[in-house]
Amino acid sequence: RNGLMPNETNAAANGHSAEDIRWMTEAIELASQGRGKVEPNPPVGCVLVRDSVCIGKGYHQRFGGPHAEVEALADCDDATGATAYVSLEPCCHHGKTPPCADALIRAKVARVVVSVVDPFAEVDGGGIERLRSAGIEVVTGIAKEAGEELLAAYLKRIRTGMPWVIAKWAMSLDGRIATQTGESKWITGPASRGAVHELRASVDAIAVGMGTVIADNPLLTVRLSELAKVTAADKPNTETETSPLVRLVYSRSRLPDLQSQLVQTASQTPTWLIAGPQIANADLARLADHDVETWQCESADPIEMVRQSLLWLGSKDNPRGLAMTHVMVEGGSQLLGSFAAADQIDEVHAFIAGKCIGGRSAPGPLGDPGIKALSDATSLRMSRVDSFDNDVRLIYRR
Ligand code: AOF
Ligand code: ZN
Repeated sequence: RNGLMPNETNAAANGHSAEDIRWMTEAIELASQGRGKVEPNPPVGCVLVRDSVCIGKGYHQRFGGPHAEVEALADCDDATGATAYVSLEPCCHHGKTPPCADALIRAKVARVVVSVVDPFAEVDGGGIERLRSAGIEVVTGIAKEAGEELLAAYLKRIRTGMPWVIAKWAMSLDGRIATQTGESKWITGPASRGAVHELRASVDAIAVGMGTVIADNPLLTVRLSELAKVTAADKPNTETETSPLVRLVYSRSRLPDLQSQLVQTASQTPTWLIAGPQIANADLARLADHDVETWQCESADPIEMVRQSLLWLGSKDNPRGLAMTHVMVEGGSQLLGSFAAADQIDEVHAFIAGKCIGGRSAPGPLGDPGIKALSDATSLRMSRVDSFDNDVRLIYRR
């Protein structure tokens, strides 16, 4: 495995001191330990420093728990005169916990260094303002690129109301997801499929279209036997009590068979149907009797269905009662194509196998009409490259 690609932070060029960048980088690394446990809250880290020595550190560990600043202050005896490095602007609102800006003021820190300003309406610069009016020096934008990278999903949800969308596909070396006869099992090897289960364990929901339900009769769960194929160090933390993975089925006309694996296991694993407007209420009721949650979209337009369903998933109005932060689209090409056409693919995990398939009618990953001019192509940035036996996985992000 090759690990992360280096992310350039042109720190010195911005006039930021190397020391500020170093401590902020540590705060961001701490923050990342909360990933997968704090959502829909942002992962945040805090490091307290005096005379170039770390005197306390902490991070937001779980949804509803203390914020990073409070954890860091609890980790140190006396923060008087210290600099607090916080990866996100300290809050100034009374949420599940009291405002962190007040806690920092009470602790008499002299300086607060922030990476990303919090766009959350109840904060949105207010935390910085409160610190400044208490006479504390505040610097923002330190290691901003790395800070925003970690907060990308949170930032998207706060700004648009929609969860971050990861599109996952497996394809041949020549870019086909199936042969011309539709055969697709299996293009990539078992180690790659283990990595997919690892990814499933880290998102709120996985989405498939009806074509895939009919063709594959998939179960779409996280299977520990598959996870075991992933090296121990890369395993997600499955010990914390995060919400269970939700399976989403997008359906414009055809419905899943009551005997399908998805419907048969809906009482154990949450299964939600995103239905088009033409589907009859009686059919939805029949699925609801089998514990499938159903939500009907007012529009039959695939792009509108993507947008409206994402707004619903990203709100508290969904059956979980908690906004979703990460949704993974697993296929097929028609659903992936609709997400691409709606410009709602934020991250791609492309698994590529050492096989060539060929054939003009063998499909690629995106089944939308596509673009005509290259200048209209969505550009994503390379984030990571891994290899799994004879396959590679490319991760590109918006
Ligand atoms: C901070 N430090 O570590 C985090 C912050 O529901 P609550 O009370 O947990 O508040 C959630 C909001 O608080 C969230 O939307 C974001 O604005 C902020 N998160 N703020 O000062 C932290 N996690
Ligand atoms: Zn806070």
